[in-house]
Amino acid sequence: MNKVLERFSLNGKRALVTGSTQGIGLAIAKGLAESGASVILNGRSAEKLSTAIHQLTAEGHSVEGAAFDVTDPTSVKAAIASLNEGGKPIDILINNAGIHRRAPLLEMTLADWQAVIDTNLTSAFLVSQAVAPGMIERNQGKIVNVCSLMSDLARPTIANYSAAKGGLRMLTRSMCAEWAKCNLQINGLAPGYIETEMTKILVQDEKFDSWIRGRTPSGRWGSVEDLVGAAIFLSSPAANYVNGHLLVVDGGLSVVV
Ligand code: GCO
Repeated sequence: MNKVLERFSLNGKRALVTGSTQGIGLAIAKGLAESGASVILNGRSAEKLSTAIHQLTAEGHSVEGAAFDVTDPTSVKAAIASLNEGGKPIDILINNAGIHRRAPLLEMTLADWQAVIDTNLTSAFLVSQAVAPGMIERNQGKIVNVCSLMSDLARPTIANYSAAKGGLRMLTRSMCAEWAKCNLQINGLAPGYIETEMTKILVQDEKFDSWIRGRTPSGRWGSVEDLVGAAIFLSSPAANYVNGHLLVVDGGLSVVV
């Protein structure tokens, strides 16, 4: 393999992608598989997981599934222990699981606040805390936390989401502070406005759609495909000296007024 390709090769690595039965998570999982990784998909729905596994397997990739709830400490510990005991240690962890529960702050229920914090932030703490010991023991590992444009910017009705993604940015830096010395590289990937199930309601809102297209220098919504290269880079040897970084993939939205 030539030197350039080697830098971005994930051959011989095993990657766990949380929340990867659809959308950004599935696209990243597919990209990591195309770069040579064995991929473990995750989701709570066994049916969606099975469909996603069949899709990637049909494309010739090494894929399996781990159905566990990333917000449940017992479920997370059991799932990661089972992978380790099964001789399937995780080399690359993509903390992607995320939900949205939009509401004005004054109307936001505690349940909607807690669900978003649990899924979008606490899950990364739980899964990383379960996976990191093995990486530390092997003195190598990659963790990519899927943050967001909203790790730094806010807009009305998404306080829970922005708080979680802002926290995830600082959790990324904290992981770097504690684990970089063990040759773990922990970085954030920050999507901008990407067309997914989660943003469908915004894409279909003519006013919002037009605002995004005007507000984004690239003049368009992102696609899940736009995120794959950045995820591969952060998961690869090419990023062995990148740590605690937040790689923004937003078409330029966050740097212009
Ligand atoms: C919203 C959007 C954003 C995007 C994304 C941007 O309601 O403003 O859903 O939260 O999903 O997170 O990075």
